[in-house]
Amino acid sequence: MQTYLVTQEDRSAGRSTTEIVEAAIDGGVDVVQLREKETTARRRYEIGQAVREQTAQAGVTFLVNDRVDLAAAVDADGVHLGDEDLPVAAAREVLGQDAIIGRSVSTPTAARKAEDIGADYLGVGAVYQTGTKDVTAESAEIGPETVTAITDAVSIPVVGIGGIRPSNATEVIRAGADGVAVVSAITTADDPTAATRKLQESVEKASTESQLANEEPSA
Ligand code: TZP
Ligand code: MG
Repeated sequence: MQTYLVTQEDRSAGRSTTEIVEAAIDGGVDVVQLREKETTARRRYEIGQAVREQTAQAGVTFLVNDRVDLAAAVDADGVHLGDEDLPVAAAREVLGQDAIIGRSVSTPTAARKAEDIGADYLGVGAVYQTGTKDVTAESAEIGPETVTAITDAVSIPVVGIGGIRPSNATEVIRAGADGVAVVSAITTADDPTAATRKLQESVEKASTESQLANEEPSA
């Protein structure tokens, strides 16, 4: 779950989501989440079917934002839920025990609760300022310090989101996140393959550094 693309066709500089997904897969993306909030359920379903095929062929995890029904209809690997979506248990009931269920949180208390009720991973943000989503005052620019407070509070994987690019991705991983999720760093890039690769490199570099720093010095 290191490099995670969240799709948004209306922020993809005139390119289709399937073009962006293809490019991100070429760049080594680990997870694709279908967002596409600005379009109809029918269109999301159509894009979702295409992305399901692309990700299945590439062995990339495919999740759907908000909608459990859509996740089931396109046979996604799981769903990413926010405060206004179905509860985790209801989603699990529909999608089954093996489904990957993610939950958005921005505080350690909410993180602990999401873990307790069975979320498989957490999306934490907005870490930095973002123009992609309207965020509440409570969840605006929570910063790497809150990422650390959240990763310290839970044992499930944590993915940072919001205003993340290759240049600050290292900071998010050093703060304790397992991965980074982005919309515009990939969707608006001139070369989304290169952008994905750069993000992946930043994440890998910071993960390796963190692992080395955590290793016990040999006697
Ligand atoms: N959730 C919290 S911030 C955000 C979402 C979906 C938007 C992330 O977009 P960007 O362009 O990577 O800042
Ligand atoms: Mg949502």
